[in-house]
Amino acid sequence: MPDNWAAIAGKEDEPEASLDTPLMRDNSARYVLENLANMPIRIVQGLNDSNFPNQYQNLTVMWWRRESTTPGDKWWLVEAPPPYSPATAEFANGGDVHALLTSWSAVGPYYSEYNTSPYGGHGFMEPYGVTADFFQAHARNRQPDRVAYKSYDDPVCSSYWMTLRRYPGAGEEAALARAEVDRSAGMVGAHVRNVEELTLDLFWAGLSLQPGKTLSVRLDTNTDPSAIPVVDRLGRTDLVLVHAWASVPGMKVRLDGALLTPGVGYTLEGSRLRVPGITLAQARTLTLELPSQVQTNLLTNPGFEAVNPDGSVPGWSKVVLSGGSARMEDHAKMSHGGTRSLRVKDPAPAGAPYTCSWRSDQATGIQGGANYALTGFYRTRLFRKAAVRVTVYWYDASGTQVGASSLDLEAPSGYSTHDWVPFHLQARAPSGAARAAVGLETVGGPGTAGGGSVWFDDVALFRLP
Ligand SMILES: [Ca+2]
Repeated sequence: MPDNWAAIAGKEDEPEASLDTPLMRDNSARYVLENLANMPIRIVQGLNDSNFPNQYQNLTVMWWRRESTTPGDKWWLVEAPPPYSPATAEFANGGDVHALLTSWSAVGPYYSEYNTSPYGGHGFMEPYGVTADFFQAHARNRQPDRVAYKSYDDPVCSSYWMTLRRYPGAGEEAALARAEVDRSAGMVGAHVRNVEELTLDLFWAGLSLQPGKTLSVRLDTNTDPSAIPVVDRLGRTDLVLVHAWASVPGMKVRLDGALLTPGVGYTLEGSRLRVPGITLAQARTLTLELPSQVQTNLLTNPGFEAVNPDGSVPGWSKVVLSGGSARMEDHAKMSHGGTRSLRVKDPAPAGAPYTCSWRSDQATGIQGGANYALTGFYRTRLFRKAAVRVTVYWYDASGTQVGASSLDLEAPSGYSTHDWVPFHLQARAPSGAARAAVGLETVGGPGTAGGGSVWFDDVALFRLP
């Protein structure tokens, strides 16, 4: 503890603290300022604050001390002895954080404001309305152009459309990744150090699969700027790209111009295209040449961006089977693409196994015996005691159901909370099928009320060649 406190207070790391260093760094703003990308920061500082002095004034370091007394031991919070106290906060104070973020704003999505008061002490010093106005003016953009994330010990972490898996052999070095998208050029630049696997959700990043276009990802190890230098101990990464790849059959994948063989140079797992072991001694470029024809999405309003004046969603309706209820809404505060998604909240039974769902209108032109793919994205928050499922319902020309194909995305669990992940269901239409509808569903057992929320977005149903 003394070693860690000394480090947090601004001293050099002690060798004895090495085992705890990654954890301490992961929890200290001093080391992970990169993670404030796309996060507006407002720093207010009373200059008369003796608890947390500004800038380079001395601070008093306190720690717990055990004293034997009769009849038992007692712990007291006391001032630490020299050299731990007094100490000087040399880095993670408001003025320096602001200066660093401001210097990064030229090359990254960083923004902060720094306000001091010569009269304020250890307490909030400005009218709440001023703070509210600041955040009102910086509403979150759910599809940012540039993302960044750094971690010293989380195995997997993510920022918006980028997910990184940290290289365990990095030891005390951080995993750091940055990415930026140029939508008009169809290009992502990605920069990694100590990242074993980098996943980019290209759909979420705003890149669409347009016929005849080329998408590209440029990879290198230039992760600047950094609060603390990061040494790359890996020299390579696995790249995973997320999109509705099944809708672009015949796509050509090249690495630095060399054509990659499907199943060898890269693999397709549903909505995930994986290129393993890309060495990064120099910059690499992966290109995806899309075919001149892409498979048509058979669903209307598949991103749920259109809403009727009465609040209903064109092309979609609320369906509750076998009793039960749920709060189902189109949701303007959450989205994978665009600004809206569909949500199922707190599904509850009425005695029998139940399904609370959004159901698409019946798409026509389905051919029995042909193969189809259903793709899309879902996220959860504190979702529990019900399953998440997607289903394609098959109908004949008269509208009679002739089959159903389901994929369970999640079994009922304690609490499920995660950001957008893709789903991919492949199914053969039964003979006689002429229409199909898609169900975005929560499924619960008898007498068991579910809780929490599931959101769905960017759903596509298309025929496979
Ligand atoms: Ca949407």
